[in-house]
Amino acid sequence: MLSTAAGFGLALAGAAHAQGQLEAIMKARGLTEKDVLAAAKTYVPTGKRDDFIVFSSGGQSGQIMVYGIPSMRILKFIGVFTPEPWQGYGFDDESKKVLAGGRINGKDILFGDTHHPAISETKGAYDGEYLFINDKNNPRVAVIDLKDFETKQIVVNPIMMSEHGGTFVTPNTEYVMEATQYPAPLGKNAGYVPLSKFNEKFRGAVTYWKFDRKKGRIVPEESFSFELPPYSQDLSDAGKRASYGWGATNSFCSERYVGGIEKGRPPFEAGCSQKDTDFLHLTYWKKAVDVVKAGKVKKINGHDVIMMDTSIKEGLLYLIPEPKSPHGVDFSPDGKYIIVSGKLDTHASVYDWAKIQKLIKAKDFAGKDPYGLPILDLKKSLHTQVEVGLGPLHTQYDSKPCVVYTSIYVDSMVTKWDYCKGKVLDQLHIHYNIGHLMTMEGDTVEPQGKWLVSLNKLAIDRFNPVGPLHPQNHQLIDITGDKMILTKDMPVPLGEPHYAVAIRASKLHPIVRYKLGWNSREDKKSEFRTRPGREKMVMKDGVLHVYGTVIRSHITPEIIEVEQGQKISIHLTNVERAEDETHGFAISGTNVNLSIEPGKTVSATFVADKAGVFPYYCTEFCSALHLEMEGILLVRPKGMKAQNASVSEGQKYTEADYKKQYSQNLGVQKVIDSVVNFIVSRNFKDYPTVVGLVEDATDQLKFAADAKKKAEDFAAKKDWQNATLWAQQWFQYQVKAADIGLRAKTYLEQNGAKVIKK
Ligand code: K7E
Ligand code: CUA
Repeated sequence: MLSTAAGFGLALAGAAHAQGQLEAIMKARGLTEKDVLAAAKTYVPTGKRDDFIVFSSGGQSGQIMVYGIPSMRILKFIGVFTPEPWQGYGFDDESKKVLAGGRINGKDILFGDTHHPAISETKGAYDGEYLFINDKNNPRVAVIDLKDFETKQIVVNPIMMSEHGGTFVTPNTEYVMEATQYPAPLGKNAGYVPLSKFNEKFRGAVTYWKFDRKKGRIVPEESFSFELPPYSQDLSDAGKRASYGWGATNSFCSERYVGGIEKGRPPFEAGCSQKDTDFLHLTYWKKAVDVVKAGKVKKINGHDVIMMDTSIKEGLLYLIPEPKSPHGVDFSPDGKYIIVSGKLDTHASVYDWAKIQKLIKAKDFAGKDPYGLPILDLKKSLHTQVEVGLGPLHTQYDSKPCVVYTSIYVDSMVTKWDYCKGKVLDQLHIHYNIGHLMTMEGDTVEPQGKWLVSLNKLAIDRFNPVGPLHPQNHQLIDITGDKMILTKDMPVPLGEPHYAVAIRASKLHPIVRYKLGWNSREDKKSEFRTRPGREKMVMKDGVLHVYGTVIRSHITPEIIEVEQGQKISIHLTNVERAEDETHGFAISGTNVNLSIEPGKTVSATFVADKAGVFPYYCTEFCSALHLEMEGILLVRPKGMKAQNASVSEGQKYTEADYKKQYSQNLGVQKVIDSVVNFIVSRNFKDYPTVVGLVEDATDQLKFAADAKKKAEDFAAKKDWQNATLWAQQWFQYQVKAADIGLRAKTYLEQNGAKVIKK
């Protein structure tokens, strides 16, 4: 009793003390109550995790950035179109092959202008399996597997020279949309066409890339495109629910202006914004699939294209005017509305899908465009138009019905409005010049609300200055209440992230290790996988294949000797089973740099064209003896004979050294035994993390027993040199086993493991 009362009093005093401290800190740092509230809403304590995971375009960095919400902590940059050394991406043979898939006319293109990531969907909801992103410049689409967050495939668009309206997936990820930006003659090798032929020969297109869910890859042979007029197509979105089977792509510069400022003509920006409206293109992909099957296509560069004449005949392609230089096009979660914003207009236009379908069915058209495409009447297609601010761009949906958020570029603002009733609800200033914006799962059939991220183009004065090139600024906004509340700024230091998507973290199920000997880029066992003890060097077709392993704390082999000019292919398997035990591998002066995650097999092929001594080592600080995770590549000058294999070591060992090490090891064994006893007398099998650690420790103890035997065998032959060295190695394995065992013990203690009877 007494102790309870005393404890209660202490707690009260503690709370009062903490309150005082908080006030003191607020005062010292000049924080308002609003600041502290924002911090409390978004702070994720150490060891805790975020509710949502964001995949953000990395802009011209050609990467994808992964971060958590609400903490805004960056978790990863995924190498996609650009080599990324940490992941060995673009350095190992396996990932070089992925990047080679993105070659254009045989040329390596080692960057991408990424714009719009898309998460794979099932029935219009994110399923967390795959991620896609486009490259506006080149134009290409990449597939990332969310099992390991690695890029698996890059496909090059066979007919476009530039794109923008990708990637957007159809509701079951049947297809991935990619639409052109700047018109050009269709076909990668269409060649030169003078601008005087712009109207006749230049074209836009929208490609529907077929996605094979089982293989996790795009199937180019089963993909097709619609030929579109040479308007500059812009963004796309796939219809859902009510509008399932359709896609929408908008456009600007339907004036078809071709520029020529250097010839005294007005620049593109003037010529491209003359008309009051441009065109929204509706493409009926579901029906188009049958048209393609029936062969009513033209093959361009080996790719099936539905020409405009066919689209008109088959009823696959319609235009609706949209005011003025539109940018975003976003279907509502139920698919009944499409919201389009015009960059040069203050309105957002809400189109009514039922009205659109009625007009199409009745063939009630307002006219035809110069290519004969039917145009629906703007007024007859509209539900409403709402004045949202100057320079509206993109729209995202809330979990609350009818509530949306539109980014307002010129006014640097987010407008919250009701698209059913057509009225503005709230406006919030951001810093500065917002492009896209993103709500949680806000482009799916089930938006999750809660948070909004404003992807701002400019940061200007928000952060400590770092020179003329500023980071971008992502701002986190609380949208749970009636009023939007700005809570946090996050500098983005890698490129211009145009769009981002956020998925509930619980929908992602990444692996922690690969199956042993795995080629992750092809999702299969590597032909070069190697088990511990089976390391070897094999000369085949003039190439020296080194089959090696890495495990704490050694690389096998430790010495590779070749003659100058020898082509070498080093295949390394990380034989760790532990979580987070990645090893690296880099050789001086060769551009060889590998990341070998547990279970993975990767290869580096190169020519040893320079004679000399080239140290190699592990680049991840993986263990206490990480610095000793090293080896030597010796390249003999051409024609020089191999020297005798003996090595001169700095240290000689005696029987006394051996005995000293041996008895020390026996002492360590006692400590290990006590840790093992602790673990096995608890219900450790209820903790998957600990089971993994125990497996790992058991491995290390096996290696230890092995080394002990070798030490004893050499001692029996009175070879004290090798006996002492093996006793030392035995000790190394013990240290690793003890380290892992202690981690497991701490975990059990902290997670309330119970003693079980044995
Ligand atoms: Cu920057 Cu979607 Cu390419 Cu708008 S896009 S901002
Ligand atoms: Cu392996 Cu450091």
